[in-house]
Amino acid sequence: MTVRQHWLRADVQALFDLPFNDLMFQAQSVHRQHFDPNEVQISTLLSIKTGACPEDCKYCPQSGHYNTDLEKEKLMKVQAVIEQAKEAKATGASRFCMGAAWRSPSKKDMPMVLDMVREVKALGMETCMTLGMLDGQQAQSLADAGLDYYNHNLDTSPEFYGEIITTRTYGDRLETLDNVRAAGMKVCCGGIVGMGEGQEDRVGLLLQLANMAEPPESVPINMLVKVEGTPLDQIDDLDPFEFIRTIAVARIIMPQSHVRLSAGRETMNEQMQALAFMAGANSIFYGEKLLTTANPEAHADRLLFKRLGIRPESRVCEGSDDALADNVRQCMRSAEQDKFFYDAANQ
Ligand code: SAM
Ligand code: DTB
Ligand code: SF4
Repeated sequence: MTVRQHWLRADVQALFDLPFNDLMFQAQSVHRQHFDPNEVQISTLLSIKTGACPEDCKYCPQSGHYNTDLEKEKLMKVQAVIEQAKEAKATGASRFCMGAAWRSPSKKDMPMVLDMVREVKALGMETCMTLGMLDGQQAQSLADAGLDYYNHNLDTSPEFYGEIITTRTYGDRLETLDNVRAAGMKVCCGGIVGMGEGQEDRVGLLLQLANMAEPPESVPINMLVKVEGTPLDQIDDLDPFEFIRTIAVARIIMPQSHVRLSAGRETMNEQMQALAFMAGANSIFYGEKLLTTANPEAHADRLLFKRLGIRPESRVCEGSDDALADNVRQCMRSAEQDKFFYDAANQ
């Protein structure tokens, strides 16, 4: 068994301080030790309940505290969610992520949410949800329904956190993450950059993630999407190279995690996205919409993949013997997925 490194602030800061090319070389070298450098995992997002959230996250268009011109929507019907999942699968996504603008799921909503997990899973897709805070029981019921991943972000460093959210604490977030782990689900946890934080806060966020007892399997690095009406609407842009550095450092200190080039791709050109992949990002959200804001057109992503020689990552193909039959089927499915990507890109 390999002993995992406990990262010190000074070591992580030293990575940020490297000349850009040295950092990129190190990140790409680490990436190649653990992943196929030409594969990227693709997930599609759906907002299953939109807006009117009681939390005050300053970046979020869905917070009820700000006036953002957003169409609010109640919890979607299970059947409507399944239709969207089928479409996502047909266009080549291997994971379906469902997000709700809640502080935490209510007792009344849980049965519907559990049905969504079971039905999306039955389509042969990986499932992910982000529903806010979970207690131990809620986490266990989601895990029992077959939820593969739970997304709950730390968002930023413990020091900067209070500038962004006042209605729940950093400790609350860590508690939810513990509940998700204890229930046996995979953890998707990352943050947002470009919120006016300092580099020390980006270091602080990555330190928190990398030094978890088990680092998250999936680490979304979101570039703030500035939405009119939110308090961060007018914040200065982050230097694009600092964003790439953040991805590269995440890759180096969490070598086994998928690092997701998450929100913000809509305003990035193709060269910037290619740099992010070179820095070790190996996961994206795919499809025209994130939760409420725009994402690049699916067709544009397929063309980008083709031009860069990137393939969508297949679902887990290895595994224990008793899962083998299932896994063979998954691999076949992903060959179809590959074909779809390349045929569509040629049109
Ligand atoms: N309400 C749940 C929660 O906060 O846990 C789930 C949905 S919430 C929208 C999921 C994540 O999206 C947030 O934690 C945040 O990191 C990210 N996010 C929200 N608005 C964003 C924005 N404008 N730009 C970038 N990321 C954003
Ligand atoms: C994550 O880290 N980013 C996604 C997902 N997890 C749920 C959400 C991004 C949301 C961007 C703003 C919006 O579309 O509402
Ligand atoms: Fe609500 Fe989540 Fe948005 Fe915060 S990030 S306001 S909890 S939807």
